[in-house]
Amino acid sequence: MIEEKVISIILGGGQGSRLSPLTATRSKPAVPIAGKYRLVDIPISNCINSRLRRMFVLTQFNSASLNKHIKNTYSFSFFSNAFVDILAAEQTPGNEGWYQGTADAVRQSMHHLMQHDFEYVLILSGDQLYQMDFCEMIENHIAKKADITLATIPVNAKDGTSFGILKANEENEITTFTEKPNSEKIIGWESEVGPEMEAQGRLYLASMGIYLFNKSVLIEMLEGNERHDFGKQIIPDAIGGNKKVISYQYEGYWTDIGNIDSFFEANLGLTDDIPQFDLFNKNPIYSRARMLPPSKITGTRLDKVIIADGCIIGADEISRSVIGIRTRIGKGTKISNCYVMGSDYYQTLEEMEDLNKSHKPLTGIGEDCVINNAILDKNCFIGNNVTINGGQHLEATDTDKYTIKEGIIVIKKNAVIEDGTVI
Ligand code: ADQ
Ligand code: ADP
Repeated sequence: MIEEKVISIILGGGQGSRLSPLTATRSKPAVPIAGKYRLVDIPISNCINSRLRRMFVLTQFNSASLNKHIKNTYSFSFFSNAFVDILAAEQTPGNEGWYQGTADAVRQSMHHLMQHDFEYVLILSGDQLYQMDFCEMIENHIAKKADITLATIPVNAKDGTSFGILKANEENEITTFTEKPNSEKIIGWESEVGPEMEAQGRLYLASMGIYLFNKSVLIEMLEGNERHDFGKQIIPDAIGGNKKVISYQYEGYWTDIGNIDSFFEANLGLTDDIPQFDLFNKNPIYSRARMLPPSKITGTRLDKVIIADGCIIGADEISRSVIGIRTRIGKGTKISNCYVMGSDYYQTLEEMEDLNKSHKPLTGIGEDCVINNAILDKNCFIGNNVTINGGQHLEATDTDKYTIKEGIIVIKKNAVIEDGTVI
């Protein structure tokens, strides 16, 4: 069975600066999404749903939350060879530094892979939202006798500047590739993408950063210590050299969620009538089973809201928002266009009484607040009568309690926002 011959590598992230401050105390794969999952659950679930059950997650720094999440979620049975192992950049006698790039991360991890039996390596990004059956891509790779397959997707010219853009012949063999061309350089890189994609102006074939390598080809391309990056070096060199590199075109929903803006939109997009990323289908997204109670809601007008388990909500109104696990929201509060990640723990009634007496905020969101266009990281303490109103009128800012990027206010993990604050 082909799935037995594949090992998957999930690139869990470099320094994660584009997603800061969400990555200030955790590695990127551990960033919570959709109210109850972590980023890393997406590629892992795609692998499991494609029957690929041996995975390494490469991350620049290891965090307690990532370890705990992986250990508590993906514990496979005695009788299977399945595993999800985290490999954090490590100092060894021959190597003193962090991963120099995506290919360097794989190079430094090869000695762990070599302890297993495999013929193909599937390399995935850790910060993309999509559901894809990798088996079809692997079958196509074998049928075409390819050395490397790139999953590709048609994009428009504006998006094209953020991706590797390529051209392929009638056999889908990639003939040329350019990494992140600017808006002038991209002209002339149009492909035949079919009438439906053409009608949407998606004329450019982009690399999705999803690569399938034959084992020996990967080892050869990683030889030496010069090529540190797949997009900048390995892929262009393989295409320019004597390797057969195939494009496997995908046309489902796929989005890169590498920065705060796209992360925010990807989360709020889940509240659409028919979301492009469909949580409600037969392929589950796996995550930690937390045994939380059902959410309790009193007197709240809800419109396009996703609410995770274990919440206690008394707000007036919540619209176009994702409310994460164990969130507490007080009476009279209005929330719109927000991703509230929730809490890691509940406070006891006694603790809440003590905080109330000393006029200190409780976990979650207090009474009579107005919150719009914001991300609230885990374990925030928002007092009463607080206004947090994000929007393009705000300049980029960074304080110890919040950051503003692209008009989105991100309240940092564990931040305490006192009663009456206006942001
Ligand atoms: P980018 O996503 O910009 O482009 P890159 O920054 O190399 O490329 O990141 C790829 C993935 O690897 C991301 O998930 C990232 O978090 C992770 N990563 C980055 N550095 C890492 C490191 N040192 N250790 C571990 N993980 C790391 C790439 C390709 C383009 C392609 C897009 C599609 O280069 O050609 O179009 O992906 O999104
Ligand atoms: P993150 O979600 O930001 O990655 P972690 O998963 O590292 O955070 O931490 C969450 C864990 O921390 C929870 O499982 C919870 O048990 C624990 N925790 C954190 N703060 C407290 C607290 N004040 N009281 C009890 N448990 C806490």
